[in-house]
Amino acid sequence: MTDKTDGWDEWEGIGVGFDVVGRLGVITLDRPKALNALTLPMIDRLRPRLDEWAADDGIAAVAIHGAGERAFCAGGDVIAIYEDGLAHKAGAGYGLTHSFFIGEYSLNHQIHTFPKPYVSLVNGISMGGGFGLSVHGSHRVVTERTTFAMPEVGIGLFPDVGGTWFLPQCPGRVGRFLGLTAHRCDGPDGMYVGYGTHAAAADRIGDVLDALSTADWSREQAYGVVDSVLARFAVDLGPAELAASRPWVDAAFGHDSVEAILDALDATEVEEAHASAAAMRRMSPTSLKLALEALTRGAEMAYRDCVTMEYRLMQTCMARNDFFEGIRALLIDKDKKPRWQPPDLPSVTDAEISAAFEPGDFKDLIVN
Ligand code: QUE
Repeated sequence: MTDKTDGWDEWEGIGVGFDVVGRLGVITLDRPKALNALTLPMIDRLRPRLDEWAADDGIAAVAIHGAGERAFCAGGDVIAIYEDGLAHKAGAGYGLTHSFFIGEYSLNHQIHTFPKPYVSLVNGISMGGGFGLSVHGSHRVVTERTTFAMPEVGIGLFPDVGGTWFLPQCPGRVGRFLGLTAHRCDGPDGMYVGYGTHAAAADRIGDVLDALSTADWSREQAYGVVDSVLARFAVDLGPAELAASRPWVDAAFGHDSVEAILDALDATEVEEAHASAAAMRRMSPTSLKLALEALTRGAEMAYRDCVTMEYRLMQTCMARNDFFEGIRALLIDKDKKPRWQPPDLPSVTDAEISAAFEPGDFKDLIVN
């Protein structure tokens, strides 16, 4: 599978490779030094290729995996968006704060509606944009090396790429917990919350890809073929720690304000609950309130309406300061001390939060 054949020259510098092996279309996210973080050039190559593969009867299924040992995909290329946004405020830039998210959410939607099996081999880090590239497909294979998280509230954003649609479907109040604390799930947790659909051993992932690429697609429906192949590699990753946390997670995150959730976490005797409260207190206060409202609304909404909601919220985030401050503090200066504006929860008004859900001074993103 790692053959550097014709396609290889084309991949270099672009960050994504495409191969057809048997009747399997293989996507390789290939920026290992940047943990395969998703750039707009990668998105712009993925979208036409998925359209082509959807229409091509020679392609039975698609598999996507990450190059390198560490990551499936660490998220969107937020540093590029940050740099372009700063340039834009100075009168230059390419408008990445709009175009990146239009491209990314449209790609997520293409995967959501993809008419064939789409198999993500999530052997390593999958956060934010990596979740968006995988969760919308039919099959997500996790391993003992999987780390899955929705950490956006830590950089002045909110759980997007379909997070407002997916997280409310997690057991109990676990989705709110994941979105508001950026809790890192391991493989068993990933299976428990419904992110993973299948489990395999990390050192068999290459064999899974080989088995898919040599599968006999003629005998039954492609979805059944993929199910049978993945069943051959199935392992029990063990119990999910999150399952044991349900009592305090459900009790605290059942409250309908960020302040009430924090009070409930503080009031428990559970050490992990206190750690979660401490984590939330490091997040952008505006992001926490936007995220809770978005997850509450998203629970009642169709997927395509969640996309429009997320795009509106993201444009609000791009117009505010917390995203730029979060990237500066976590990924540029690495002082890990973001100065959020406003700095505390009481200063974030309900009016500001409601306004972020309304149409803005930009074209809505509508997907079908
Ligand atoms: C929250 C995020 C992201 C993050 C950190 C957060 C994110 C993302 C990256 C990231 C990591 C490594 C890279 C890179 C980006 O970090 O989305 O380019 O090399 O992509 O707290 O949402």
